[in-house]
Amino acid sequence: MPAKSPGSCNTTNHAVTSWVDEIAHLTRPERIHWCDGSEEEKSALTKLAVELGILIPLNQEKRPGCYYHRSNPNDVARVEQCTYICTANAEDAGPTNNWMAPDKMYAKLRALCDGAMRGRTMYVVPYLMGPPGSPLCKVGVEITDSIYVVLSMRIMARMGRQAYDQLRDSPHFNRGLHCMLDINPERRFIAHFPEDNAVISVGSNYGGNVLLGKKCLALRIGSWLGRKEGWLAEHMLILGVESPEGKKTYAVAAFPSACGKTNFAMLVPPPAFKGWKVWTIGDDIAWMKPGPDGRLYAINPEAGYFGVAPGTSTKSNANAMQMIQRDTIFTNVALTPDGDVWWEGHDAPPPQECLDWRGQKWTPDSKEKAAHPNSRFCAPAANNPMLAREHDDPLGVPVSAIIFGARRSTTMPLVYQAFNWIHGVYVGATMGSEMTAAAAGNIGQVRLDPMAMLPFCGYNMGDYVLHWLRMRKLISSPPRIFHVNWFRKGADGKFLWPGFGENMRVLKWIVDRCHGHADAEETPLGWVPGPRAFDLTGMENFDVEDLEKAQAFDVEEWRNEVIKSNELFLKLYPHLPKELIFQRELLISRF
Ligand code: SAT
Ligand code: MN
Repeated sequence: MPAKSPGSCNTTNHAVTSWVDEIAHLTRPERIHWCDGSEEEKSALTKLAVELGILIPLNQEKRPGCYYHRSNPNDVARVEQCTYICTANAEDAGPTNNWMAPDKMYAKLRALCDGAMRGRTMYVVPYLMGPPGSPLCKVGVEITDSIYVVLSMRIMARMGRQAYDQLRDSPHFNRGLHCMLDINPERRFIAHFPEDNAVISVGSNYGGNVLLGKKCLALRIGSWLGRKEGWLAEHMLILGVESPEGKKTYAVAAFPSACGKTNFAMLVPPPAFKGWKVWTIGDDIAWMKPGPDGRLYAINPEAGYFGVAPGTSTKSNANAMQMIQRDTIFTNVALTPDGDVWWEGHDAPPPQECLDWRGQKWTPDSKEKAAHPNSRFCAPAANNPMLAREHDDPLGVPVSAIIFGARRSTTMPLVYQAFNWIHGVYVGATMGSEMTAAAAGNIGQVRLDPMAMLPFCGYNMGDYVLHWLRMRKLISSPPRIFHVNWFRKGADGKFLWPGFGENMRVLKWIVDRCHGHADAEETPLGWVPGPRAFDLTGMENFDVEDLEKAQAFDVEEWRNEVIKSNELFLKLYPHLPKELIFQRELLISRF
């Protein structure tokens, strides 16, 4: 057996120790480090990562506690083609997931992991997803050979002893194994075994593929558990809107990756909204369960934000700019000569010279971008100046509004409200969005992404939609459902709506609708704000006609939209709830 150093085994949980033994036997590390989540451990691992060249310290005066990391250039985003749901029955994974039989995948991955940690340290990372003591909180243990993963998991999840304290002697925890291997895309697999509550990820060291608490446990395995246990695991931010009178209303919002969830979750209201505040509970994932009062309650299982850096500025997200001043790990952004970071869309003008995300000399004349479009910051939620106190509440927050959002340059209005829950589920299920750099693929192409969960649903997408419909029976006071689109463009190719802080105006209408206070007009799509429903104070340079264009309903575009949604309907047909087909018929008849 390898030496158990430097942290000695800090759990007596037999299921954990025997699984760690099994993995050590397979991967043959030189050392096992049992992480405890302490500050001393963080300092020691950071120092080691710097010595090994995995992290570069940034200018500690400007950015205390901040470090820089470059990934392998072949490993910069999630890889959906390498992501598998391995269930005994292929139909349980459904037509939108890659599937392989568990035995076959286990055999393949065991062969790849055989001796994979020889001469290296194996880290055992216990963590909690969710506030301790929450009925939704889950325990995971990730075994990894990447210090970058350990330090990032320490930010993204509640990592350390508290996980063993919650687990006690239970065998019910998510078993996550991560082996970097040689970061070869040919040998890259992110395999989920929902029936075993297990994940194995090999051949990558990129966040979404390897921080196993995040997309793997909190969404893919989470959605599977949610269906079994009667709750929802969603790709949603959670925010609280506080009115000048101090009344708080909570909303969750699903947008595909890199469509502005972090910015929306940290929105700063414009000056005209004096006294209004937006508080963040989460920026990426919501776990939601009906409460005893019949409302839907949401927790954020995470403890940090893994946000897209390019485009982040004081204008787009002033709170994030403050948050990432300290204790942040930056990956694949540009490194300036004074030990600071820069990216396209940053407040600061492009540096005269810097190193790009690949480590090559970059100047403003370079053709390539300095920061990778999917470069990221990884920062503790505790640094967010607008972090809601309720973010730690084990019971979560009661949700009044569910917002679906997409990146669409045409068709989709700025905002509309679904007529009811079933219609809202149809709206979410037929969501289409232009693809972004967050996943390898055809950027800009519209793809159907039901509830922004296409890459993250751990079971048959048809059953997933059915689960949403069934949840209504467990919620006597359901949230209202909305659809928004900040990205519609005019004939000149420019965005019709300014977005960012101005989205507060849309959010206020949504909040008012939830309380029965705002005007709306009925359209074929749903309820939309009346002509004077939006408060445009302070937008003197905004052309009101652009708002009309942003809200316009175009029958031709919607015909195409319905035709496009048929693709998904046909794909999911054997498991598609018939309610969705009725909803489509109703929509067509309303045109
Ligand atoms: O890269 S992550 O999967 O962590 C973020 C995202 O794509 O939503
Ligand atoms: Mn995400």
